[in-house]
Amino acid sequence: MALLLKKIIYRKDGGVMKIIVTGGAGFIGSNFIFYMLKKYPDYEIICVDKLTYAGNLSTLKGIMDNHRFRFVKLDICDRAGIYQLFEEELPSMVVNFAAESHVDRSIENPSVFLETNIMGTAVLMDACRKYGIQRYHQISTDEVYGDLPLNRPDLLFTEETPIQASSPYSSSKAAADLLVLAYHRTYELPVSVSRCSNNYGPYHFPEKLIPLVIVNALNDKPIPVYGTGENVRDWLYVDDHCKAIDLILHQGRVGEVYNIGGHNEMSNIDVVKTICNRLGKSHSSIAYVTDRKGHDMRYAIDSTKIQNELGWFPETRFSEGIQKTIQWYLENKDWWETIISGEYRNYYKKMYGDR
Ligand code: NAD
Ligand code: TDX
Repeated sequence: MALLLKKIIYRKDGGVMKIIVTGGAGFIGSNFIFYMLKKYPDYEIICVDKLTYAGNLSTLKGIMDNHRFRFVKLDICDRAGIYQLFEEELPSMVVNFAAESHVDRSIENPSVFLETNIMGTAVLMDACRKYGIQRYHQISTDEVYGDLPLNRPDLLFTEETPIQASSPYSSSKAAADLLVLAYHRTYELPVSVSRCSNNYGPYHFPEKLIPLVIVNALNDKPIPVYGTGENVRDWLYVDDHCKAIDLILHQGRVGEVYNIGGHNEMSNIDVVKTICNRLGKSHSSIAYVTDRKGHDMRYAIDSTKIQNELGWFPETRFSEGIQKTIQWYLENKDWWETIISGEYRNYYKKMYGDR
């Protein structure tokens, strides 16, 4: 009986489960919304998104008419707007994906990262305290742990690894994590936090390494690799991340942090070469450019905790996931061509023009 009750969660007023997903017009948030709407035929999802440069309504066009989905254009820092929405919807859960997410942009302009990633998180949690919530879940990142050396493959990030963020982006995410855990301790807010490694998959904004390489390779443009290309990331297919979040929301322990990783460490140059090979493009387009300031060397996640407690493991091998991703970019040129022909051109010129 206890097990059954744990799995079927209803709103306090007896209605169906309602989840506010912030940042749902971005990469991982949109994939999560698709995943949840499909998996739970009676759940309602309210997507809150400011539609920054990274938010894209066309991503959500296939579900705009779904009666279980509502889109609200709203800044998570807008306290009055957020409170009003909570009053209207009385959500059962909040999953906070909304963030400024690109490290290079944080190096150019940290302040908006502090505003959205820290202050926005506080506003959402204050709304949860005011109106009540079954679960507030914070989507965090492995970058809060800083980096690991290349010559110590035995070292991995566990949930106990000290926070030691390197960039304005990761330090803003780390500050948000600390705030979330403090709201649990101080106000007993039922929170959870997940720290995931690098994701890849459909709807990934082309400023990030994997989609940037695919898009540039398809357009026969130079492929910028920072420094020597030896930096290592632990790549996880986005659907596997969505599955992990779903498990944490329904079965994860309140007040806990869960690491999520791909068991798939690869150097950037190997990722780039793999994509070029799959697309039948020569490696001569690879251009080694000036390194990122403070560039983290290696991320690697130990996901034993989520594996032992919730039975989660990454199901998609990189060879399969990257093929699906490349295929998606081949079949959805309109989606990314619209992006790269707009404001993105100025961004690209500024970031890569003299690099
Ligand atoms: P993204 O940049 O693709 O999407 C972010 C979304 O948040 C966009 O739709 C944007 O419009 C929205 N947003 C930004 N500021 C907002 C605000 N003030 N109010 C409301 N909406 C706002 O990011 P992503 O890659 O999908 O990352 C989602 C979350 O996952 C972030 O919190 C990020 O830190 C975390 N994360 C990402 C990765 C990764 O590999 N992409 C890995 C680990 C953790
Ligand atoms: O043009 C590039 N050339 C290059 O060599 C870009 C954009 C990146 N890189 C390198 C930098 C990193 O070592 O590739 C690696 C991956 O870079 P990003 O795609 O920018 O991701 P990263 O900095 O690792 O951060 C990502 O993973 C953790 C997400 O953007 C974060 O939101 C998440 O928290």
